Amino acid sequence: MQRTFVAIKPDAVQRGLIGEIMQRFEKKGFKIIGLKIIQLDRKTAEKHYEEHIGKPFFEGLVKFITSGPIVAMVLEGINAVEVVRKFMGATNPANADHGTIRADFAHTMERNIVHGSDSYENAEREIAIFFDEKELIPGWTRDLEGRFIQLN
Ligand code: IDP
Ligand code: MG
Repeated sequence: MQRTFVAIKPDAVQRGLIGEIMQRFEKKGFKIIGLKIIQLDRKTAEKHYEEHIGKPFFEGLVKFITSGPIVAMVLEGINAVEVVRKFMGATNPANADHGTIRADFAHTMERNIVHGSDSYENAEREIAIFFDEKELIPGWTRDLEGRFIQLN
């Protein structure tokens, strides 16, 4: 079992897509083990996106991600980091696979609906930015796992 950090970005919140996006993750079988709605300040946004500091799109990215509320989530599942990334689709929605969240709801890189950690290390780093460990409920089970998946 692995956990990853997902954020529903301000564009999706503005467009009323919170429920639809959360439902997709739920239906895929992920467990939501942490959840909050939050508006980022600049400092937190810079920390979250620190790997992109200095890139040409960085200022626009920070302005956008701080522009309104986001929904921050920790999802738990088998191989969650990789599966969530595939499920979201490519960074540029124009190249995202059919049926992915970004392909279905976006067409530009600057407004691509959703964030998901790109590695186990970044998932842990990002979770720590947004959540105290005591705010998380790890390890609860969903019926589909208990019945159909052999857990080690
Ligand atoms: P990711 O969100 O798929 O992990 P990253 O490369 O980590 O993609 O970039 C973070 C976010 O910054 C992207 O989701 C996208 O919104 C934005 N971004 C990345 N590259 C560009 C670019 O070349 N132009 C404009 N925005 C970009
Ligand atoms: Mg990234």
